[in-house]
Amino acid sequence: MKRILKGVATAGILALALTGITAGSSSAASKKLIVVGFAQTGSESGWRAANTLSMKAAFSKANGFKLIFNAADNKPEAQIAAVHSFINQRVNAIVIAAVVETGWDNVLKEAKAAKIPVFLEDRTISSAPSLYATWLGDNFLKEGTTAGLWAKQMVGTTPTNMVVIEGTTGSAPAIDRATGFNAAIKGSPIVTLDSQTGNFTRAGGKTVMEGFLQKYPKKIQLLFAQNDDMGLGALDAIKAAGLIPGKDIKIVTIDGTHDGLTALSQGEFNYVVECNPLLGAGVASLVKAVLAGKSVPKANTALDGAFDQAQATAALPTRKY
Ligand code: GZL
Repeated sequence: MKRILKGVATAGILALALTGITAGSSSAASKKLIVVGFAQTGSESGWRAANTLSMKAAFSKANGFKLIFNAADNKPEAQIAAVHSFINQRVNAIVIAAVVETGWDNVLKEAKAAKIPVFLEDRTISSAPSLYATWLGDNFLKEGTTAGLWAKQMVGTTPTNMVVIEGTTGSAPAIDRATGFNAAIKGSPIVTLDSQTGNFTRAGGKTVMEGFLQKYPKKIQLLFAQNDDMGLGALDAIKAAGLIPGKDIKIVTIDGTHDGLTALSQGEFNYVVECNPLLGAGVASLVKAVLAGKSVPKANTALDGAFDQAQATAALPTRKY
């Protein structure tokens, strides 16, 4: 996490507190639509699908917006090209869910020169905060810490070999979740045998886990997958190797998607840390506030929980994503 987080607010509270112009306010319909360019990472995971749905629902015509949506297939250069295009189209505001932290300075300076405010949703970037209006997302460092603390207490004093399937290399969640997790397990008998990126996808998780199982036969007792989807992909590899996930290999993941909580409820995962993707309403309120000349916190954090098996089973019937 590249900046000190100020103001802890859920997206919901933010949507109500910031502007008083709630999504769907009647005056919005009679006003000129706010044209917003949204540069999404791609469609790599169940979390991302829920985030995209949330953003499209919030940036609707009924809420006073015209949304120009671009999904960059997790290609940083394609995402930057999309932002250039939004600037050329002279949109009123730009929202970015950045694939990776770096490489943003030039295009953000171009947006600033064009007087188009930029809003970060989901992932943070390493550019100076003066180059964007605000960020709304989840605390990845805390998610990693929560997962690591669970792993540390779970192993107790038992020497444990762990493998890690990382998210997209250079992305804020991959960097910060690893930092939080590794700090939390310090002093524990957990040994990290290997750590590789699965790019936040199920296919990536399966391929990486297959490699780990070949390289470390019968030596792996714990898997930390930095999102549910890579953990779900790893399940296929673990079962194909004749092992029982959740028993032979304990699994901790991050996101809290429906499929992740289902695997936890069925005992195939052992612990899941939540990362709330329903950020659309909060981001839409921030856009309206800034365009209305109001000041907003530079960082706005969604609150996340964590689940054991019983909590997952209880949460599933009413889960929104
Ligand atoms: C986290 C988000 C990550 C999720 C993945 O906020 O950026 O990207 O953990 C998603 O599932 O692909």
